[in-house]
Amino acid sequence: MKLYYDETINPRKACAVARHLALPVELVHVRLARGEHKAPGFLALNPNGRLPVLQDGALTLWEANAIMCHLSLAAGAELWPRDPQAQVEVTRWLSWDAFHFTRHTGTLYFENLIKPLIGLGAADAAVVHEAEQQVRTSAAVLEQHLASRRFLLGDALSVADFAVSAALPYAEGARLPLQGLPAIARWHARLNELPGWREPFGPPAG
Ligand SMILES: N[C@@H](CCC(=O)N[C@@H](CS)C(=O)NCC(=O)O)C(=O)O
Repeated sequence: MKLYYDETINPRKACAVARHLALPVELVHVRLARGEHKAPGFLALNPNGRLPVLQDGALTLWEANAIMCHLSLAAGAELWPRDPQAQVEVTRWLSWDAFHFTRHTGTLYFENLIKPLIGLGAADAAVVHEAEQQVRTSAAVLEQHLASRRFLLGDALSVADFAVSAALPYAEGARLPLQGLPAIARWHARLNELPGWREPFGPPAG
C-alpha cells in the first residue's frame, strides 16, 4: 500500500491510523508548498488535488475518513467496528466532525498556522472570529459527550477519535479555543499515549 501525504491535518488522520495498526504502508511525501498536489501525475490519482490518497492494489482511494476505514478493514481491526450499530455511531461522529468540528478547527489551523508559514499573509480576523465561535459551540457538545467516556464510542477506540482529534496536536499554533474543557484534555492525553497518534509521520512499524 502507498499513502500519499504531507505533514498536515487531513493526511495526519490516515498516517496515524496506518501507524497505529502497524500496517506495511509506504509513505509517499507530496509537498503541498511546492504545488506537487497539482501536478498531472498526482491529479490522475486524486482529481481533487488534495491529500491524503491511498493506493492499495487496484484501489485508489481519497478522503481521509474513507482511507482510515479501509486501513482498519485491511488490518482486520475494529477501528471501523464490525457491529452495525457501532458503525452508525462512528458515521455520526465522522459527519459531525466534517460539518461542525474539524471544519472549523481546520479553518483556525489554516488561518493561524499555515497562512503565515507559507507566506500567505496574516489571518483573516473575521474568518477567525466566526470559526472560533463555531469551535466553542461544538467543543461544548464534545466536552459533555466525553465527560463520561474514554473515547467517542465509549471504551472502544475508533476512526472517529482519529478524525475528531485531527487538529488537537496543532491546538497551540492554531489557537484553538479549547481551554477549560477537562474531558477533552483527558481524551487528548489518552490519545497522546498511542505512539501512532502521537508521531504519525514516522515509518510505520511492520
Ligand atoms: N476532505 C478531504 C480534505 C483533504 C484536504 O483538503 N487536504 C489538504 C491538506 S490538509 C490539501 O490537500 N490541500 C491542498 C489544497 O487545498 O490545495 C479529506 O478529508 O481527505
